[in-house]
Amino acid sequence: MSLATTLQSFPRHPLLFGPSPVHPLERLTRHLGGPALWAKREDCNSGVAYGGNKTRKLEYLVADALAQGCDTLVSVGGVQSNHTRQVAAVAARAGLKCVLIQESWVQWPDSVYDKVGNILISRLAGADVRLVRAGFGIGVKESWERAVREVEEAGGTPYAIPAGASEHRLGGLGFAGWAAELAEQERRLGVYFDTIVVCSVTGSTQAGMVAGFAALAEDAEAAEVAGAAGAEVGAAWGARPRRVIGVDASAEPARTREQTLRIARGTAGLIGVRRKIEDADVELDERYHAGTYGIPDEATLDAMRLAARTEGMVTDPVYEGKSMAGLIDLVRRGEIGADSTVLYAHLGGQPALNAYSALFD
Ligand code: 5PA
Repeated sequence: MSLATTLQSFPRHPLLFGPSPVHPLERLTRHLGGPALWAKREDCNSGVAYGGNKTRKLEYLVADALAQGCDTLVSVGGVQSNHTRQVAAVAARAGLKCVLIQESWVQWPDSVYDKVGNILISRLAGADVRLVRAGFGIGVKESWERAVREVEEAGGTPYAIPAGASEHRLGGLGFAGWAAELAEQERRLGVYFDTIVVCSVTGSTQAGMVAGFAALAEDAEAAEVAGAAGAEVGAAWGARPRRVIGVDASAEPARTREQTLRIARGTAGLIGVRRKIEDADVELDERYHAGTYGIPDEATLDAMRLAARTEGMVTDPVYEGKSMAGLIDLVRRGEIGADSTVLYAHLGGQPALNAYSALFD
Protein backbone atom coordinates (compact mmCIF):
# COMPACT_ATOMS: atom_id res chain seq x y z
CA MET A 1 0.00 0.00 0.00
CA SER A 2 1.36 3.45 -0.87
CA LEU A 3 2.06 6.05 1.81
CA ALA A 4 -0.81 8.22 0.57
CA THR A 5 -3.24 5.27 0.81
CA THR A 6 -1.92 4.22 4.23
CA LEU A 7 -2.40 7.74 5.57
CA GLN A 8 -6.00 7.72 4.39
CA SER A 9 -6.70 4.89 6.84
CA PHE A 10 -6.11 7.28 9.77
CA PRO A 11 -9.01 9.61 10.59
CA ARG A 12 -8.02 13.23 9.91
CA HIS A 13 -9.84 16.40 10.96
CA PRO A 14 -9.05 18.90 8.16
CA LEU A 15 -7.52 22.14 9.43
CA LEU A 16 -5.17 23.14 6.59
CA PHE A 17 -6.03 25.10 3.44
CA GLY A 18 -4.60 22.19 1.42
CA PRO A 19 -0.99 21.55 0.41
CA SER A 20 1.23 24.27 1.87
CA PRO A 21 2.90 26.56 -0.71
CA VAL A 22 6.30 25.70 -2.19
CA HIS A 23 8.24 28.51 -3.85
CA PRO A 24 11.79 29.49 -4.79
CA LEU A 25 13.83 31.91 -2.67
CA GLU A 26 15.42 33.66 -5.62
CA ARG A 27 17.00 36.67 -3.94
CA LEU A 28 18.34 34.67 -1.02
CA THR A 29 19.74 32.11 -3.48
CA ARG A 30 21.46 34.86 -5.48
CA HIS A 31 22.76 36.54 -2.33
CA LEU A 32 24.39 33.36 -1.05
CA GLY A 33 25.60 32.30 -4.49
CA GLY A 34 25.37 28.57 -3.82
CA PRO A 35 22.61 25.98 -4.25
CA ALA A 36 19.06 26.72 -5.37
CA LEU A 37 16.99 27.48 -2.28
CA TRP A 38 13.24 26.98 -1.95
CA ALA A 39 10.77 27.11 0.93
CA LYS A 40 7.68 25.12 1.88
CA ARG A 41 5.51 27.30 4.07
CA GLU A 42 3.78 25.83 7.11
CA ASP A 43 3.58 29.42 8.38
CA CYS A 44 0.74 29.97 5.92
CA ASN A 45 -0.77 26.47 5.83
CA SER A 46 -4.05 27.30 7.58
CA GLY A 47 -6.58 29.97 8.40
CA VAL A 48 -6.74 28.76 12.00
CA ALA A 49 -4.77 31.34 14.06
CA TYR A 50 -1.83 31.55 11.63
CA GLY A 51 -1.33 27.78 11.43
CA GLY A 52 2.13 26.28 11.67
CA ASN A 53 3.65 22.83 12.03
CA LYS A 54 1.42 21.85 14.98
CA THR A 55 -1.76 22.53 13.01
CA ARG A 56 -0.65 19.85 10.55
CA LYS A 57 0.10 17.38 13.37
CA LEU A 58 -3.17 18.21 15.14
CA GLU A 59 -5.30 17.15 12.18
CA TYR A 60 -4.72 13.56 13.34
CA LEU A 61 -4.84 14.17 17.10
CA VAL A 62 -8.08 16.15 16.98
CA ALA A 63 -9.76 13.46 14.88
CA ASP A 64 -8.73 10.98 17.59
CA ALA A 65 -10.00 13.28 20.37
CA LEU A 66 -13.38 13.63 18.66
CA ALA A 67 -13.61 9.88 18.01
CA GLN A 68 -12.97 9.23 21.72
CA GLY A 69 -15.68 11.70 22.74
CA CYS A 70 -13.25 14.01 24.53
CA ASP A 71 -14.41 17.54 25.30
CA THR A 72 -11.20 19.32 26.39
CA LEU A 73 -7.75 19.49 24.79
CA VAL A 74 -5.03 19.80 27.45
CA SER A 75 -1.53 20.78 26.45
CA VAL A 76 1.71 22.38 27.58
CA GLY A 77 4.50 24.65 26.38
CA GLY A 78 6.47 27.76 27.22
CA VAL A 79 4.78 31.14 27.73
CA GLN A 80 5.30 31.99 24.04
CA SER A 81 4.62 28.47 22.78
CA ASN A 82 3.39 28.36 19.18
CA HIS A 83 2.14 24.88 19.86
CA THR A 84 -0.25 25.87 22.66
CA ARG A 85 -1.58 28.78 20.54
CA GLN A 86 -2.39 26.31 17.79
CA VAL A 87 -4.03 23.89 20.24
CA ALA A 88 -6.19 26.76 21.57
CA ALA A 89 -7.34 27.82 18.11
CA VAL A 90 -7.84 24.29 16.86
CA ALA A 91 -9.91 23.47 19.96
CA ALA A 92 -12.12 26.49 19.19
CA ARG A 93 -12.40 25.39 15.55
CA ALA A 94 -13.42 21.87 16.61
CA GLY A 95 -15.87 23.09 19.28
CA LEU A 96 -13.78 21.75 22.17
CA LYS A 97 -12.60 23.35 25.40
CA CYS A 98 -8.91 23.91 26.02
CA VAL A 99 -6.62 24.01 29.06
CA LEU A 100 -3.05 25.21 28.52
CA ILE A 101 -0.14 24.96 30.93
CA GLN A 102 2.33 27.72 30.05
CA GLU A 103 5.64 27.05 31.74
CA SER A 104 8.51 29.50 32.26
CA TRP A 105 10.76 27.85 29.65
CA VAL A 106 12.52 31.09 28.73
CA GLN A 107 13.84 33.87 30.97
CA TRP A 108 13.19 36.82 28.70
CA PRO A 109 12.91 40.36 30.12
CA ASP A 110 10.46 41.94 27.64
CA SER A 111 7.72 43.35 29.92
CA VAL A 112 4.94 42.14 27.62
CA TYR A 113 6.43 38.66 27.16
CA ASP A 114 3.45 37.00 28.88
CA LYS A 115 0.87 39.31 27.31
CA VAL A 116 1.39 39.57 23.54
CA GLY A 117 1.83 37.22 20.61
CA ASN A 118 0.98 33.57 21.09
CA ILE A 119 -0.41 33.79 24.60
CA LEU A 120 -2.65 36.70 23.61
CA ILE A 121 -4.11 34.62 20.77
CA SER A 122 -4.67 31.64 23.08
CA ARG A 123 -6.62 33.89 25.46
CA LEU A 124 -8.53 35.40 22.55
CA ALA A 125 -9.53 31.91 21.40
CA GLY A 126 -10.98 31.21 24.84
CA ALA A 127 -8.42 28.79 26.27
CA ASP A 128 -8.01 28.42 30.04
CA VAL A 129 -4.41 29.68 30.14
CA ARG A 130 -2.47 28.79 33.29
CA LEU A 131 0.97 30.23 33.94
CA VAL A 132 3.18 27.80 35.86
CA ARG A 133 6.78 28.03 37.09
CA ALA A 134 8.69 25.13 35.51
CA GLY A 135 11.76 24.95 33.31
CA PHE A 136 12.22 23.89 29.69
CA GLY A 137 11.74 20.22 28.84
CA ILE A 138 10.50 18.33 25.80
CA GLY A 139 9.30 15.23 27.64
CA VAL A 140 6.18 14.50 29.67
CA LYS A 141 5.63 17.27 32.22
CA GLU A 142 4.17 16.89 35.71
CA SER A 143 2.18 20.14 35.55
CA TRP A 144 0.45 18.92 32.42
CA GLU A 145 -0.40 15.52 33.89
CA ARG A 146 -1.91 17.34 36.86
CA ALA A 147 -4.03 19.53 34.55
CA VAL A 148 -5.31 16.40 32.79
CA ARG A 149 -6.36 14.96 36.18
CA GLU A 150 -8.03 18.24 37.17
CA VAL A 151 -10.19 18.23 34.04
CA GLU A 152 -11.25 14.67 34.89
CA GLU A 153 -12.03 15.56 38.49
CA ALA A 154 -14.19 18.45 37.28
CA GLY A 155 -16.25 15.97 35.22
CA GLY A 156 -14.67 16.72 31.84
CA THR A 157 -13.16 14.30 29.33
CA PRO A 158 -9.62 15.47 28.59
CA TYR A 159 -7.53 14.68 25.56
CA ALA A 160 -3.87 14.96 26.55
CA ILE A 161 -1.53 16.52 23.99
CA PRO A 162 2.13 16.57 25.04
CA ALA A 163 4.64 19.36 24.26
CA GLY A 164 4.75 19.97 20.53
CA ALA A 165 2.24 17.11 19.98
CA SER A 166 5.32 14.92 19.77
CA GLU A 167 5.39 12.21 22.44
CA HIS A 168 2.11 10.82 21.13
CA ARG A 169 1.32 7.74 19.02
CA LEU A 170 -0.05 9.90 16.19
CA GLY A 171 2.44 12.79 16.57
CA GLY A 172 4.55 11.92 13.52
CA LEU A 173 1.71 11.33 11.06
CA GLY A 174 1.26 14.98 10.07
CA PHE A 175 4.78 15.26 8.72
CA ALA A 176 4.74 11.81 7.15
CA GLY A 177 1.84 13.35 5.22
CA TRP A 178 3.99 16.41 4.53
CA ALA A 179 6.53 14.11 2.84
CA ALA A 180 3.86 12.59 0.59
CA GLU A 181 2.52 16.06 -0.20
CA LEU A 182 5.99 17.31 -1.08
CA ALA A 183 6.70 14.39 -3.43
CA GLU A 184 3.50 15.25 -5.30
CA GLN A 185 4.49 18.93 -5.51
CA GLU A 186 7.95 17.98 -6.77
CA ARG A 187 6.44 15.90 -9.53
CA ARG A 188 4.27 18.79 -10.62
CA LEU A 189 7.08 21.37 -10.41
CA GLY A 190 9.71 19.10 -11.94
CA VAL A 191 12.19 19.66 -9.11
CA TYR A 192 13.74 17.30 -6.59
CA PHE A 193 14.86 18.53 -3.18
CA ASP A 194 17.92 16.49 -2.26
CA THR A 195 18.35 18.47 0.99
CA ILE A 196 15.71 19.57 3.48
CA VAL A 197 16.50 21.90 6.37
CA VAL A 198 14.11 21.77 9.32
CA CYS A 199 14.11 23.16 12.85
CA SER A 200 13.86 20.48 15.56
CA VAL A 201 12.94 20.68 19.25
CA THR A 202 10.33 18.15 20.39
CA GLY A 203 11.11 16.06 17.33
CA SER A 204 7.92 14.88 15.66
CA THR A 205 8.24 17.26 12.71
CA GLN A 206 11.59 15.89 11.63
CA ALA A 207 10.63 12.36 12.73
CA GLY A 208 7.52 12.42 10.57
CA MET A 209 9.58 13.53 7.58
CA VAL A 210 12.14 10.77 8.12
CA ALA A 211 9.44 8.09 8.40
CA GLY A 212 7.50 9.53 5.46
CA PHE A 213 10.52 9.61 3.14
CA ALA A 214 11.43 6.05 4.16
CA ALA A 215 7.90 4.97 3.20
CA LEU A 216 8.12 6.82 -0.13
CA ALA A 217 11.42 5.12 -0.96
CA GLU A 218 9.80 1.73 -0.33
CA ASP A 219 6.79 2.73 -2.47
CA ALA A 220 9.18 3.58 -5.29
CA GLU A 221 10.97 0.25 -4.99
CA ALA A 222 7.68 -1.63 -4.99
CA ALA A 223 6.46 0.26 -8.06
CA GLU A 224 9.67 -0.51 -9.88
CA VAL A 225 9.42 -4.22 -9.09
CA ALA A 226 5.78 -4.32 -10.20
CA GLY A 227 6.50 -2.25 -13.30
CA ALA A 228 3.26 -0.43 -12.60
CA ALA A 229 2.00 2.46 -14.73
CA GLY A 230 3.61 5.69 -13.69
CA ALA A 231 6.26 3.72 -11.84
CA GLU A 232 9.07 5.31 -13.78
CA VAL A 233 8.27 8.76 -12.51
CA GLY A 234 7.48 7.56 -8.99
CA ALA A 235 10.61 5.45 -8.76
CA ALA A 236 12.84 8.17 -10.12
CA TRP A 237 11.57 10.54 -7.47
CA GLY A 238 11.32 8.21 -4.52
CA ALA A 239 14.55 6.29 -4.99
CA ARG A 240 16.96 9.21 -5.13
CA PRO A 241 18.85 10.00 -1.96
CA ARG A 242 17.49 12.73 0.22
CA ARG A 243 19.07 14.34 3.25
CA VAL A 244 16.93 15.78 6.05
CA ILE A 245 19.05 18.13 8.16
CA GLY A 246 17.49 18.88 11.53
CA VAL A 247 18.73 22.10 13.09
CA ASP A 248 18.50 21.81 16.85
CA ALA A 249 16.86 24.75 18.63
CA SER A 250 16.37 22.98 21.99
CA ALA A 251 19.98 23.46 23.12
CA GLU A 252 19.55 19.96 24.55
CA PRO A 253 20.38 18.11 21.33
CA ALA A 254 20.99 14.69 22.88
CA ARG A 255 17.40 14.60 24.16
CA THR A 256 15.99 15.98 20.93
CA ARG A 257 17.93 13.41 18.86
CA GLU A 258 16.83 10.52 21.07
CA GLN A 259 13.19 11.64 21.01
CA THR A 260 13.24 12.25 17.25
CA LEU A 261 14.66 8.78 16.56
CA ARG A 262 12.11 7.15 18.84
CA ILE A 263 9.20 8.99 17.20
CA ALA A 264 10.57 8.27 13.70
CA ARG A 265 10.64 4.54 14.54
CA GLY A 266 7.14 4.63 16.04
CA THR A 267 5.74 6.52 13.06
CA ALA A 268 7.52 4.25 10.57
CA GLY A 269 5.90 1.24 12.29
CA LEU A 270 2.50 2.92 12.13
CA ILE A 271 2.72 3.60 8.39
CA GLY A 272 4.15 0.20 7.50
CA VAL A 273 7.80 1.01 6.72
CA ARG A 274 9.58 -2.34 6.52
CA ARG A 275 13.20 -1.33 7.02
CA LYS A 276 14.68 -0.31 10.35
CA ILE A 277 15.05 3.43 10.93
CA GLU A 278 18.74 3.76 11.82
CA ASP A 279 20.47 6.31 14.06
CA ALA A 280 22.00 7.80 10.91
CA ASP A 281 18.54 8.58 9.52
CA VAL A 282 18.19 11.30 12.16
CA GLU A 283 20.70 14.02 11.37
CA LEU A 284 20.68 16.84 13.92
CA ASP A 285 23.06 19.78 13.62
CA GLU A 286 23.96 21.16 17.05
CA ARG A 287 25.76 24.33 15.95
CA TYR A 288 22.93 26.83 15.67
CA HIS A 289 20.87 26.68 18.89
CA ALA A 290 22.76 29.69 20.29
CA GLY A 291 23.33 28.03 23.67
CA THR A 292 19.89 28.45 25.22
CA TYR A 293 16.39 27.47 24.16
CA GLY A 294 14.33 30.55 23.34
CA ILE A 295 17.24 33.01 23.17
CA PRO A 296 18.81 34.10 19.88
CA ASP A 297 22.44 35.04 19.24
CA GLU A 298 23.87 37.39 16.61
CA ALA A 299 23.88 34.65 13.97
CA THR A 300 20.17 34.03 14.62
CA LEU A 301 19.35 37.71 14.31
CA ASP A 302 21.51 38.15 11.18
CA ALA A 303 19.69 35.23 9.57
CA MET A 304 16.30 36.71 10.47
CA ARG A 305 17.30 40.05 8.95
CA LEU A 306 18.66 38.45 5.79
CA ALA A 307 15.51 36.37 5.20
CA ALA A 308 13.32 39.43 5.78
CA ARG A 309 15.47 41.76 3.65
CA THR A 310 15.93 39.45 0.67
CA GLU A 311 12.59 37.64 0.64
CA GLY A 312 10.23 39.43 3.00
CA MET A 313 10.13 36.07 4.75
CA VAL A 314 9.57 36.48 8.48
CA THR A 315 11.21 34.12 10.95
CA ASP A 316 11.24 34.12 14.75
CA PRO A 317 14.16 34.20 17.23
CA VAL A 318 13.25 30.89 18.94
CA TYR A 319 12.97 28.39 16.08
CA GLU A 320 13.00 29.45 12.45
CA GLY A 321 15.68 32.12 12.90
CA LYS A 322 17.95 29.35 14.18
CA SER A 323 17.21 26.95 11.33
CA MET A 324 17.66 29.86 8.89
CA ALA A 325 21.05 30.58 10.52
CA GLY A 326 21.87 26.90 9.97
CA LEU A 327 20.81 26.96 6.32
CA ILE A 328 22.86 30.10 5.59
CA ASP A 329 25.99 28.83 7.34
CA LEU A 330 25.82 25.35 5.79
CA VAL A 331 25.61 26.96 2.35
CA ARG A 332 28.44 29.42 3.07
CA ARG A 333 30.69 26.64 4.32
CA GLY A 334 29.92 24.52 1.29
CA GLU A 335 28.59 21.75 3.55
CA ILE A 336 25.51 21.92 1.35
CA GLY A 337 27.01 21.82 -2.14
CA ALA A 338 26.30 24.37 -4.87
CA ASP A 339 24.78 21.60 -7.02
CA SER A 340 22.08 20.86 -4.41
CA THR A 341 18.45 21.85 -4.52
CA VAL A 342 17.48 22.78 -0.98
CA LEU A 343 14.10 23.08 0.69
CA TYR A 344 13.78 25.20 3.83
CA ALA A 345 10.81 23.87 5.79
CA HIS A 346 9.31 27.01 7.32
CA LEU A 347 7.35 25.80 10.34
CA GLY A 348 5.68 29.05 11.47
CA GLY A 349 6.28 30.82 14.76
CA GLN A 350 5.98 34.48 13.78
CA PRO A 351 3.46 35.43 16.50
CA ALA A 352 6.25 35.19 19.11
CA LEU A 353 8.16 38.02 17.42
CA ASN A 354 6.24 40.74 19.24
CA ALA A 355 7.36 39.35 22.59
CA TYR A 356 10.97 39.99 21.48
CA SER A 357 10.55 43.62 20.43
CA ALA A 358 13.59 44.76 22.45
CA LEU A 359 15.84 42.93 19.98
CA PHE A 360 14.81 45.25 17.16
CA ASP A 361 14.60 48.64 18.87
C1 5PA B 1 8.51 24.46 16.79
C2 5PA B 1 8.10 23.77 18.04
P1 5PA B 1 9.21 20.15 16.77
O1 5PA B 1 8.90 20.50 18.19
O2 5PA B 1 8.20 19.30 16.11
O3 5PA B 1 10.59 19.59 16.67
O4 5PA B 1 9.20 21.51 15.98
C3 5PA B 1 10.11 22.54 16.29
C4 5PA B 1 9.51 23.88 15.98
N1 5PA B 1 9.42 25.75 14.50
C5 5PA B 1 9.95 24.57 14.87
C6 5PA B 1 8.43 26.32 15.21
C7 5PA B 1 7.90 27.63 14.75
C8 5PA B 1 7.94 25.69 16.37
O5 5PA B 1 6.95 26.27 17.06
N2 5PA B 1 7.44 24.52 19.04
C9 5PA B 1 7.14 24.04 20.34
C10 5PA B 1 6.14 25.04 20.97
O6 5PA B 1 5.78 24.85 22.14
O7 5PA B 1 5.75 25.97 20.28
C11 5PA B 1 6.96 22.66 20.62
C12 5PA B 1 8.11 23.40 21.15
